[in-house]
Amino acid sequence: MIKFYYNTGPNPMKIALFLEEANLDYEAIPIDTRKGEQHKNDYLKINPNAKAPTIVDGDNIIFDSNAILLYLGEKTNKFMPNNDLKSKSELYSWLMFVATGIGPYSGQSVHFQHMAPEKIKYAINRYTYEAERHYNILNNRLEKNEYMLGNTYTIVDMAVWGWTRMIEKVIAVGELDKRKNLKRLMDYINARPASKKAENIAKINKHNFKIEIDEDASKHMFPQNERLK
Ligand SMILES: N[C@@H](CCC(=O)N[C@@H](CS)C(=O)NCC(=O)O)C(=O)O
Repeated sequence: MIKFYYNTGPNPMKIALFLEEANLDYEAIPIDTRKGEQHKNDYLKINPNAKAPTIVDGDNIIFDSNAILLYLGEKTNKFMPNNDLKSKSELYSWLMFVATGIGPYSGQSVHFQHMAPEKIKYAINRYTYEAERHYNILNNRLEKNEYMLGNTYTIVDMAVWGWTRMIEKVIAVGELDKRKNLKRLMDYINARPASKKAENIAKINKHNFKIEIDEDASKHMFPQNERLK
């Protein structure tokens, strides 16, 4: 059975969605990053980046949500485009666009708006601008394509869903409504039973993650602040 190490952040949620969509047997194992579980030696052996998600599938260990999506897509041959180079050129381009663009810019945009100890105008402007630009690219792509890779729902749509769920925190309230094509994709995924199960994964498994970001949680999640002291 696949072991799925997760928290309820946008990156693990992509994997919860895939596991539910593909109806795979899995064991959900909480990594409470606010309690510092990502820095424990046993976890670092499977995820040297000290973040969630990670999966362990027999002898195979895969970390980074986008790599995991690709692995699970290839393993099951589900939610993948056709197996030809033309289809793969689109798969690789858009999956990497989400992995290296949507993810990091969204993350930093949330960080500087909502988590940083001081509000730095330059950083907030830089990251919200880049986040807006990236979500506009998704919206434009979805104007002529029902899904990110054309006519079928794939792992790239799941990767997009993970972060777009947070768009109001990433940019501002009302930002999904401004992007009608992206909203159409989100409405489609949000209406699926798999996304509802994914969203409720902690509740279903009775995992109680720490909610507050107190001083101890900050130390685990934002260790760079220690250097400012
Ligand atoms: N590139 C990684 C990023 C993973 C990541 O940032 N995970 C967040 C949850 S969405 C996390 O575990 N944060 C805890 C921390 O930063 O300590 C991926 O896509 O898997």
